[in-house]
Amino acid sequence: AYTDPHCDGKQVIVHLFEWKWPDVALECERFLSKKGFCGVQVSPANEHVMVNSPPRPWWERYQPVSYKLHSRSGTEAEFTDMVQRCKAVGVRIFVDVVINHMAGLGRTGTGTAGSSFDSSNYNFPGVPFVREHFNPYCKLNNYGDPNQVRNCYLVDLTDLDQGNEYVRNKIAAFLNQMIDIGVAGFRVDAAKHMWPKDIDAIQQKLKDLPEGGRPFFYHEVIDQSNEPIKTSQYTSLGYVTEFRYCLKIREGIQDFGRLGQAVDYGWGMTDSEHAFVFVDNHDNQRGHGGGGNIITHEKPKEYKMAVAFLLANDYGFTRVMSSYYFGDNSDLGPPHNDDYSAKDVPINADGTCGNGWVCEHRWRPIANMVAFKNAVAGTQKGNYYNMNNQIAFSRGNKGFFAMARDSHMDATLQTGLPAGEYCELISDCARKIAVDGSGNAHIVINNNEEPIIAFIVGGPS
Ligand code: AAO
Repeated sequence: AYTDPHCDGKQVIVHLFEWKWPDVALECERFLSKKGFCGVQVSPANEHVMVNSPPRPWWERYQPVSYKLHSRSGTEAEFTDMVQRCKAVGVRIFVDVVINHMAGLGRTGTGTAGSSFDSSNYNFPGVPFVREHFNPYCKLNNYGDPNQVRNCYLVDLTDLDQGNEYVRNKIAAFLNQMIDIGVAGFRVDAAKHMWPKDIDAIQQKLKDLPEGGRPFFYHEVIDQSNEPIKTSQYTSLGYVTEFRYCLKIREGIQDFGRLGQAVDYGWGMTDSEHAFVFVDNHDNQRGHGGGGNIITHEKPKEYKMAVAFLLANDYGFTRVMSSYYFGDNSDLGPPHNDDYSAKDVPINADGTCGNGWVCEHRWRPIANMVAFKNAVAGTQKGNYYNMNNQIAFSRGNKGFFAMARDSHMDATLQTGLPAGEYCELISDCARKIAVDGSGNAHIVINNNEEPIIAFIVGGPS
């Protein structure tokens, strides 16, 4: 249950981090629907604090003030318009929901929808929540103690008591309102900091989607195998983030010989049917959440290879990151106008984005691998080839993928595919690959910047 993303079998979502709702709607219509994306993870949609020091950081959206759908990304009307326009072109919206806590201790003022709040007195009249709805204060400083992780205050954020029936009802009403609007599912922020049984109780209060079926869920649980809280404790509730895969992919991209072991069940990694996977996320790309040691857009060649592998491999449900440039300022909010509203995302003539938005999801190898991931769904890897930092593999009789790290590739390989001439996806069909009657193809990679080849049965021609 909770593992159907409701997008006709499509397999990839993109996190349009900090985009405004009108821009997301446009991107669904002009790009994501055409490239086969299942959906978009959007930043938290509800009312949040406005932090002045540092000036309007991205992380202010992780400090809720109420469940009114009015955030830095736009108003409720804009949110509704986005959800409906994306859905109309077959692209679903998945909302990042912050339900573990409200604003940080000591913060007071007015939120993005105009509600007043006073965290020190546990007063959030926009919901309303008062003191009895929160756990008593204790500092979370020992991840080795599951009781602390669930009941104490993550970085001094006022910790809601999800064991309280009134709290459960308020959270469920918030999610149900978005289900009514047409949202297909949720990323649960800080799920690790809530008891699985409390999340379960909240989920049971949720409606089916208007078109039928349970909402899609993926839970943010950081498990690096070194703490008592395990991803497996959350798999009955939907997909669970698999942060170990970020590290394994980075290791593999630096040494292709290790890509074959990128999924290591001996490490306790989540089963494929519940692993929610990505190369980087909005935290670890900027050193938050433990961060570090992962591949990001700052190394474009490695990043393209990493995401291509993510989308070629037969592991987990996949999310592609789409960022804005932040240099060495890990607090920096989205590109903004003088009044700190987020800037539009303009599309250049060559399809890239302007105004400081990276738009990795539009980088050709990344965007074009979405069709590959969709086409090979349900198949396993075969014909695995691994030599001299070159790898290749088939996905059943549906697709073939090859990548060369630092030397050119020139090999005749078994593809597992029916004979024919295939359009190579990464080059937008500029290259054709011939597969002979016994399934072999001559695979040549001589492109230094994008050393990747992929083709599928039923692809473009
Ligand atoms: C801000 C300020 C704070 C202030 C607070 C309240 O920065 O100074 O106290 O406001 O006023 C984001 C930002 C925070 C920000 C917050 C609220 O990242 O800086 O605080 O918004 O505005 C843990 C959680 C995980 C969480 C992650 C950041 O388990 O849920 O921290 N991620 C989500 C969001 C994130 C957001 C929140 C939650 C809060 O994605 O954007 O915060 O809504 C260990 C644990 C992890 C833990 C990390 C980091 O992992 O296993 O569970 O994540 O530490 O504390 C090695 C390390 C190990 C580390 C591991 C991770 O193994 O040894 O320590 O790597 O890979």
